Amino acid sequence: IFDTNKDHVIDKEEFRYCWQKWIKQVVRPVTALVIVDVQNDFISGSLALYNCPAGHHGEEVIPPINRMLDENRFDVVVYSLDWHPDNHVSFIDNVHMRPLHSSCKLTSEETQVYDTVIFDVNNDGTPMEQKLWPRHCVQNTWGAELHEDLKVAEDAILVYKGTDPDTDSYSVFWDNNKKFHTTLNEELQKRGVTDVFVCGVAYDVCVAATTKHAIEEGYRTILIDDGCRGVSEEDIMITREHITANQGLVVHSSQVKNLA
Ligand code: VGL
Ligand code: ZN
Repeated sequence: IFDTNKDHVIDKEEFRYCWQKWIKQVVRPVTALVIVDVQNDFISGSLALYNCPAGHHGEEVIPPINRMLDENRFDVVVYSLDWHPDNHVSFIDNVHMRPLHSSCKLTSEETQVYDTVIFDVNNDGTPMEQKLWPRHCVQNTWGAELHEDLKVAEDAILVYKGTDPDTDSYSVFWDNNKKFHTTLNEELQKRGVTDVFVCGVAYDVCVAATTKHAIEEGYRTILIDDGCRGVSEEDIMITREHITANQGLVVHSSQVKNLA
């Protein structure tokens, strides 16, 4: 078996020896749970899941996440925090701070929350699309704190994103222009992580972007469906489809068992 040129055929005993002595170690998964942006502003603060008319309650992600932390020994646990400076480019009340690009159809006076504008980056003609949000997750404020009911695992890794005033970052791996990466990939590589489990908020925004990049970085990627809440049912469905079409898995938290 397993030999195309037939010079050496591995027999059953030899295969069993290899499997027991080393293949098991080689393929042993090293797991990381990445908990995305479970912060006050997305749960009960200024963005409370974007005032979702469908009534998606962000706090519902907490029991399944806490249960997974209690019942499983993930090798690594990561908490990401949307962590914006006061003058961040994504805040609608800062829209006057930067020049808009000539191709932008809106003037800064006309903009409303959730509009997408085009800024003229550095005032040199480089366009940058940006969706405008209410002020949220300002560094060192209550809105940026992790929700108080969320368990914080020992030795957890904290990843702060969206810290540059001129750059937004939905994914925990990369900023929205894919110019700067966070510390996440390096931290996972250092620990030999093979499998990345993703949960948190918002399902169709930061969780979606993080999961996409986890797959692109080559991790076996598993999204915990009931550990996520989002905004648009349609976008949540598109997120699920994207993941499963790209060799990722979408599972219920009860299916995550007996790790390590
Ligand atoms: C997020 C909008 C703006 C999120 C962050 O965590 O989903 N959404 N910043
Ligand atoms: Zn943000």
